Amino acid sequence: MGIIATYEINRTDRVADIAEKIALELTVGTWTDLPHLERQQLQAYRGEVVSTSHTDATSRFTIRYPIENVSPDFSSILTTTFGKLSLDDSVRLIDFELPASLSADFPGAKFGVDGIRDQLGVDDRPLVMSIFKGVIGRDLQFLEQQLRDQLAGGIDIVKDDEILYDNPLTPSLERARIGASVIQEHFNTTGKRALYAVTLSGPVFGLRDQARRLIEAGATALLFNVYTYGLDALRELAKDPAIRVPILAHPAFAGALTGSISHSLLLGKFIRLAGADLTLFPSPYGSLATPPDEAFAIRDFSAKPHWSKPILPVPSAGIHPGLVEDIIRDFGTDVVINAGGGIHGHPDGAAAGARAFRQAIEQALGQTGRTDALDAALKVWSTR
Ligand code: 1AE
Repeated sequence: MGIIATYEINRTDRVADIAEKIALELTVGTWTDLPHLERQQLQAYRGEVVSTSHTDATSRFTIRYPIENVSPDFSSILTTTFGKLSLDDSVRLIDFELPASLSADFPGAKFGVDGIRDQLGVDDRPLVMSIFKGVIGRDLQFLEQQLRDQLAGGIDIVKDDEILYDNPLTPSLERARIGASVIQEHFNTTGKRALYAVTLSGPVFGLRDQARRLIEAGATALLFNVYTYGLDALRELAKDPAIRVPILAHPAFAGALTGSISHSLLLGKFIRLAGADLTLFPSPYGSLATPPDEAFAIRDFSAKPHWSKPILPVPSAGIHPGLVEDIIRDFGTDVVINAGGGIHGHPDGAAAGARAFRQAIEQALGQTGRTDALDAALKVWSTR
């Protein structure tokens, strides 16, 4: 079996011919005919059109590419299947399958859903993640207080904002150190475990060393802006045995590619194959919405049986406690509910903001308990 890529094209005529031409050009051919004998010799390396289908306005076609044509990395595989073809505005890449023979090169997440749940000691409800906000221009004391407030409300994972890099006011190694000590203190007093994902940033060739330094300093997870560095950068980090913490994939810059590649492939399948444990993407509800069918395809790709571990979908952006019921209805309980503004904007502060999310989850799961923080949040953000 080779690499299977499925494309959508916004026309319905001559599709079989176009697909044949693409299969040839991206493998053994070129835009003009090669001598017959030469073509025969190259038959084993030729792309093969597997199927074509039509709707009213668009068509789909699937091409199988011989595994011998590529090296085992995203760079060569994406260049073969959608390299120069991506510059054709009428064609989108919408699905993609790798053969199991590449499983050692694309092992996926180290932790996945079960590994993260084990680390946090939470197996029966959605996880809650919050995002530091307003930290740029502030110092480490401010960051530490925000971390304490978020944890006090019952947050499982706190993550840096993706725009907070290594910087003189809040250096990432210091953030990792403070995070480790606050999380340990939180565990000592409450018995509750938590993770803090520090943004991994800096020069591309230094990422591996920087990740190791952050982990030595105490980082319990890493946030990575995958599409500004590239999928192979994530894959190499995730494969490194010394990088023994969960990796959260942030979707920054992915929108620059969604005109040509489906959201579900970019933020679902590619991210899982590249080795992230959590994939963040705009939820189908907010102003930055992912089309619902694409968001649900990300959910399905994240959970699908595969040689790699299932990962956690994180529908994000503009999330507040009034959306928790919708998220659980649409994504189930193996999901991370993630909020920045929806936590820090709570009228009674970030700890109450975090409590409001925990109370909203209890309510959505039919459990009884206090709803004071949730009621206050719903006065500000109710969707019902
Ligand atoms: C799609 C990513 C969402 C994200 O990174 C972020 O910072 C969200 O912030 P809020 O929850 O919209 O304030």
